[in-house]
Amino acid sequence: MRRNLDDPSDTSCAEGSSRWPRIVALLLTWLLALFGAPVSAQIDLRLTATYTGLTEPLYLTHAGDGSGRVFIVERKGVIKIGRNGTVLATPFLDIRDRVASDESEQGMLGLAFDPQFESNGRFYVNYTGLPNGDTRVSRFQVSADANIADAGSEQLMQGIGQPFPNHNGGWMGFGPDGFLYIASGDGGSGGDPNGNGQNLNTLLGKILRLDVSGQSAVPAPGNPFLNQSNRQPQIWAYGLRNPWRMSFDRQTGDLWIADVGQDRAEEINFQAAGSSGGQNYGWKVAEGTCTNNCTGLTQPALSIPHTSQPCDSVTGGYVYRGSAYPRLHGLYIFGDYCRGYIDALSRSGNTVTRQSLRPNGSVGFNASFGEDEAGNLYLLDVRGTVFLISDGPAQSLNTITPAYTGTWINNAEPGHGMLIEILPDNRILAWWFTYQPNGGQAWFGGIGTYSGNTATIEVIKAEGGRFVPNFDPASISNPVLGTMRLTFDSCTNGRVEYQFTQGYGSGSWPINRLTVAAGLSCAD
Ligand SMILES: [Ca+2]
Repeated sequence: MRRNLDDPSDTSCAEGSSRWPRIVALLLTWLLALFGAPVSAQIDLRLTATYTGLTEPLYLTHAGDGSGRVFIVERKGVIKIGRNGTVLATPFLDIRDRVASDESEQGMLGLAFDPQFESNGRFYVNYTGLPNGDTRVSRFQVSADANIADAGSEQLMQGIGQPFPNHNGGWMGFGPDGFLYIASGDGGSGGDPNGNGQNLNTLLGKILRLDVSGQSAVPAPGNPFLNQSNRQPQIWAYGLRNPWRMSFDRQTGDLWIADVGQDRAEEINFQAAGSSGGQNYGWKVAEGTCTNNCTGLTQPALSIPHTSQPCDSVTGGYVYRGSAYPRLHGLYIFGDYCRGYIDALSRSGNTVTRQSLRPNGSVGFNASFGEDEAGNLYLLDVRGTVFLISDGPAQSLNTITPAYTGTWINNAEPGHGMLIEILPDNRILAWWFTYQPNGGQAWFGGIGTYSGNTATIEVIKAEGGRFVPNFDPASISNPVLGTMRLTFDSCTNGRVEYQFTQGYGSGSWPINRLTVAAGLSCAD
């Protein structure tokens, strides 16, 4: 899933071979955030790994049946059930035998449970199908076992031909009106070569709205282009490039539409509840805020201009309507797959205000957000983890002891971490291993002291060392780079805060336990 930065049509993101520059870019992002961000009423989300060991999780939703289950979509064609922090061993559905997933944007992309699921057992899946990658919106039926669906019950409700393997959209959800809304991409390649976004005679680059209450799907009553020649009756809205996640605000019924951009801007679009449809969201007449020949276009609520590195790929989220975290209530929480941020929009009239919800570190690979029946929100990291999103109030910190000795990494950015050795005499040694902008390794380390719940370390950056036979002790210098502060809120989670000179700036990042030193045990 490596992005070619020279190809603006490719919005997939870097992984693997380009991790090093990515990490450095994230570090720089933190530094910029530090100097540029306001600090008032700052929310710093807490992410708790809740479901792990998944294979490319792309979506999470619930069945609306009071069961407390979440359903996690894996890209290659599997739906797994999560409950109380455990992923059930037997998948709910496995249709890998019919899902095209060779290309990174292909796969099982969407899932929606029928509003009457409890009584009719129906749910809907959106996937790119074998052999040619065309989109299939299919109905399935649960089996006599509520935790297993009948893979043989598939009924195709709506097909969409796909000229290219990318930009398949895929989100689906039922609106407050009971109709099924489907996000459809422009068909792919780059620059919408067939002009699908503005072509009302194709289902590509659209939001579709279907009535699936009967045996087969029909265009929903009230759709804006019903009974018009050369216009497809399933269309609800148009002018979209690759709507990667939409959602209805469960309280207001407003529809939020995130649209991945090409080379100019990412978009968050807003459609008020009660809309009669027919909006033209612009692509490819405009990308981001339209500034010229804009008649008839609906402007995005937020346009996020692209920056140069590493790439941009917006991931739409949800308006938080859960009860557990009052500060998040009413915020539209979204992110970016490439940049790893989690931000929020608050809306007042036609004005939205953006704020960072993750000022102390990015997450990375934010493939999707999900919402459970109680209104809890989740972040899906495509590398295999579903995180519960919670407001991060001030945490109580643990008293530091030698038991915190070990290897610590940032789970979200495993390319760098910290070796920590804590001695019984209130001394601490720590080495932070990371990368330089040119990809070379960098080690920052030092010795310090700890007292109570805080360790403070004077950090040096060793320079001039060489392997024998060229080793020369006189060439080694250890300039002081600044200070680093370590705290731990559990035996497995901590935080690094640093203030460096020499252009390295200041920042903060979470650390997660990788190893425990032999003979030591830590208890919260
Ligand atoms: Ca647009």
